[in-house]
Amino acid sequence: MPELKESPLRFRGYAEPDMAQRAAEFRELMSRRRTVRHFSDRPVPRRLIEDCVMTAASAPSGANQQPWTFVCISDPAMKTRIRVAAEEEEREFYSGRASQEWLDALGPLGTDPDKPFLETAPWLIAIFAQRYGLGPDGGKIKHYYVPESVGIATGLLISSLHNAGLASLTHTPSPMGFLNAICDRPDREKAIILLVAGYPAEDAKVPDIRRKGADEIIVWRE
Ligand code: IYR
Repeated sequence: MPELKESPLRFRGYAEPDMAQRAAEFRELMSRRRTVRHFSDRPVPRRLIEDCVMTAASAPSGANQQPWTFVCISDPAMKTRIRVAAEEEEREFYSGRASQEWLDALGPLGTDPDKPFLETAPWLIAIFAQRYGLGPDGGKIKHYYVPESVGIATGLLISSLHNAGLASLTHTPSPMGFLNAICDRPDREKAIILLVAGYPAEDAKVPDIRRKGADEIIVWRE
């Protein structure tokens, strides 16, 4: 067994009234997060995106393998290539690949195959899951709980962007293989989500949806 190396936990505790206030305030902040489909072309500094992505990368991961790659794209030519490829897949999806049941479920969201936001929004973040890693000698390193790890990191990224005052959209054109080619990522990486990030358009509207209440999603056993 290798020797276990430990360091101090940089835990910060709060008085209980402060904890209650912090929890309530964070809940309120996050309750305002909405998936946005109408973006402004107003630029967003790269530093802001980097901070949010590095927060995402603080996520727990299986055996701390950190099995993710974030390709952050503001290059207009690359965004155009992504839009063209995504819309090609989406046209197939909406005109036959998706079941009627699936299309009916999407009805209230008003989505369609046109994805202008892929060019309008200042940043696209292609999130790749690494099926396995590579050691210094080029050997395969097994990764564990990859979808769970990348899912948690993506949640942190969406929360960080919202906290910074940016809107996002979890876009999932399917299949997403074209992103490997455009982003120049190896086959051992699988695109999971194309996150669109930026400011909402001034007139942005969102579907009138409701979130489930505590009594619908929490089961208490006290
Ligand atoms: N990928 C398609 C369809 C789509 C699927 C689900 I599930 C959504 O929640 C939203 C859209 C699209 O992006 O339009």
